[in-house]
Amino acid sequence: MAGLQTTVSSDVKKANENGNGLILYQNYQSYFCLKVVFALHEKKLKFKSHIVDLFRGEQFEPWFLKLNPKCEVPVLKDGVKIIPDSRRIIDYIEDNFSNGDVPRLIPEKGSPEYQNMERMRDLLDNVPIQLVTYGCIFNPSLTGKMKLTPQEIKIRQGVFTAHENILTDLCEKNKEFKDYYLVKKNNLARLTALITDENEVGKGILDVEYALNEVEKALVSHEGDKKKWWLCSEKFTIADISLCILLTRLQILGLADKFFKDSNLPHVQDYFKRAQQRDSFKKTMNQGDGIVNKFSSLDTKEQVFVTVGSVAIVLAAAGIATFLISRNK
Ligand SMILES: N[C@@H](CCC(=O)N[C@@H](CS)C(=O)NCC(=O)O)C(=O)O
Repeated sequence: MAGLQTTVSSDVKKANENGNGLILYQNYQSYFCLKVVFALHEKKLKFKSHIVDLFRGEQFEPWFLKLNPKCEVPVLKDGVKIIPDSRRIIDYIEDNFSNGDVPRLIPEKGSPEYQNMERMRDLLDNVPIQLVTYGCIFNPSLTGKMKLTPQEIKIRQGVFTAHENILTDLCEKNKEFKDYYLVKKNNLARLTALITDENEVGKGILDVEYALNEVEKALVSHEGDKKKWWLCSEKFTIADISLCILLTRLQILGLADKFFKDSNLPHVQDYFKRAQQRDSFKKTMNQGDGIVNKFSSLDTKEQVFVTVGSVAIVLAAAGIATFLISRNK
């Protein structure tokens, strides 16, 4: 646990030095938080990070529930304003921080690029990413080689039961929030049923495939002076952010190998190589000293399990020794 706290506090300290009023309640491994972080970096906006430990269920604690009754990150705090939900946050920063040198991420309203961007954003944001993420973790046969260690996979599989127990406990302790916790418990049960059903996960993966094929078609259509275009325009837009974060997740899950096999979707592949060179992409993936792809907060959990395991072994050994000594007396 100490390792995690060191990482978080040094990161928050670094962010504090930036001295901007924006505070982002986030988690480095969260899909939706990554989108917001990416947008903030694209717009070159300074912000402070407050890390919420999702694996330990910090999102259910009353202080966070008061920020977002849905118990989800990201949440942005701008002075007294609290804005939950990645889509709302990105729209908020676009509406409120697009003056002077701050790049715009939305093309001019009413332009064909704007319409395309809206369509692509909707398509990409509606991909059932939770189902696909946990679906692959619970049904590894549906995907390729995951960029997660077997221990990381095990911990992620265990998180559902852990959260169920935390929520049961919190319902007792904080009766005033009981209704919110019951909604969370129901959602958890519904998601558990879906992710353990191979058919449902297969359908989710098909949705992703459909979206990527649409992206490929859009990229193929960029000919002539549009050759250097991003997904919907000459400029990098919100739809590009959604696409890059989706492609990064597919890589971690081993699904990129499946979709890009035999040079499938060549334009998507070239697009992603180019997008990964962006400064903002690198900054997003390197936040917290690059733990986004390493899932290193899980390592600290493993350490806890290892410590608990070692303590149990020491206690058991001590018990056996005491028994043997007393028997020999
Ligand atoms: N629609 C929300 C979804 C946010 C969301 O699902 N966040 C996840 C992390 S990626 C979360 O906080 N999960 C914790 C939980 O539900 O217990 C958004 O776009 O921000």
